[in-house]
Amino acid sequence: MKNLFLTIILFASIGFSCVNKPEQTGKNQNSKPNIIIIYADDLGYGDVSAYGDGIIKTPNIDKLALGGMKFTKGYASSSTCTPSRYALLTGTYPWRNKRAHILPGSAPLIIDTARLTIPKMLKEQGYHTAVVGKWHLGLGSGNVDWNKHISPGPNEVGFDYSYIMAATQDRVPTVYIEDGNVVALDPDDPIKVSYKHKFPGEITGLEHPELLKMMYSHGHNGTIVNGISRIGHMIGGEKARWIDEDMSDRFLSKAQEYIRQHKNEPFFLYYGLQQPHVPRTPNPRFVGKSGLGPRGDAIIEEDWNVGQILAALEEEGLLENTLIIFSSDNGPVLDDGYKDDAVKLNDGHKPWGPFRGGKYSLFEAGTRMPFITYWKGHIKPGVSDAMVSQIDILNSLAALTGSSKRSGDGEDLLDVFLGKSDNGREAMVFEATGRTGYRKGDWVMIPPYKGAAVSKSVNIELGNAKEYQLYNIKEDPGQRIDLAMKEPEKLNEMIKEFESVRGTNAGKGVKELELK
Ligand code: NG6
Ligand code: CA
Repeated sequence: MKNLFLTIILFASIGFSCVNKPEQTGKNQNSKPNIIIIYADDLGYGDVSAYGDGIIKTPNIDKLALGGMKFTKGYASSSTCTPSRYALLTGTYPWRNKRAHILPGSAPLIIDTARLTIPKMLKEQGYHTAVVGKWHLGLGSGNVDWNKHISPGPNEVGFDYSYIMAATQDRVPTVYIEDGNVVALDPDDPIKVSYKHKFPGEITGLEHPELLKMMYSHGHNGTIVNGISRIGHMIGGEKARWIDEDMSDRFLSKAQEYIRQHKNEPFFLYYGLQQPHVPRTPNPRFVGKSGLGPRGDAIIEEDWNVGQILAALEEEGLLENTLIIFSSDNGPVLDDGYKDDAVKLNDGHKPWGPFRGGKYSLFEAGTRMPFITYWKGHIKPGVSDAMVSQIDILNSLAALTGSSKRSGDGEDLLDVFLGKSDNGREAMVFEATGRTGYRKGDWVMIPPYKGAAVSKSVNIELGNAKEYQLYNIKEDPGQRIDLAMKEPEKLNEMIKEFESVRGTNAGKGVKELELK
């Protein structure tokens, strides 16, 4: 029986590749297109002006949205960073990996080096591959010595080149790491990092708030670096420490350099922008530009970066040979731990668009993302209401580049991403700080979860309730009308399908939101 099944699969896949071959050859006639994934951090659906009635203007991201395919139902896999990034790179649901939750800066690498990833797949297809920017998927195999070569990391899961921050801008170590080595490290001033204890002589925000240029509101009272206290403890590496206000330019110049150096071969660049994640520290050039304080200014800076990447591609004559995918890792948050006036100055802006919730939430704004594919001369500008997820990117890029590899839970939605079809995915499981729910067509089901309905620290509705919730997001994008009682058949169908993917225990016993 098993053999018969395998034979059928084998024939089916041979048939599949035969059918696809002529088209693929046509598509890649000249050479394989370069691929750039631009991945924002905590940028909401409504933060991009092409998407909503927000009041921040993002002309460069809009250029991608209006000149490419703008997806209105594009999703991250999770409403926090690490799980979404894991899912993006591996094409696998993050809840399949127990370690895929918000990681401390000292966490070991959570991607199995044997696992298929986007860069690994593309490398096999002749691509040079790089990551520049935020990583947050762990480094090393535990107890990293930051003063030696750090491995495994991005270079061991498929990236030929890496220039990264280990975790987040608000977590130590606050240094850049290039191909596994801390940049500008002075061997006489070794770095030590701990998420458990403070080091003798270390200056923390908890003890010295008077030294801070930006005060914390919750958490973030560890080591002070550049006048901002962080999560975790670090000593040493004084010369290697980043200056937050320069970070955006640093990553941009590395990304542009990479594009220029590799313009003569197919390349894949995963550009992980750090904005508008906290601490929001736009370069002085952007301060005051949005009128909404540092969060708005950081988005203006981020948008400018996107424009600079487009400019570099244009200058090198690569725009028509480069597929750009733009999205964000999770929904928006205003106060995420620093007193930067994001709440006070938001002034009518709607980072969450028409949706409910935000970062950390099971509600729609947690995972509904700006999601754009842009390829000059190849993707006809348009708007697509097809449902697409970031976990579909791996398999779709495999189809684009002629790879036979397919991974995990993703679908091949190449034609959808290229604007040739509206046939997106039917359903998906979504995740939020260890909890999961199910989305199918216009319907969303959220199982019962313990825990606060609204997070006190970030003031976001988390989606927790005692009973199952059911929403029709087409009729009710703001998820205000719970139809669980009115539509018991639909609810049961959703629960059944959800449990068939996720397991029967999915709604129970999952831990409450912890903001560590
Ligand atoms: C939380 C942090 C938050 C942010 C988040 C990760 C506290 C109180 N909150 O634990 O500031 O760093 O983790 O964000 O420490 S993410 O976008 O990388 O998932
Ligand atoms: Ca994030």
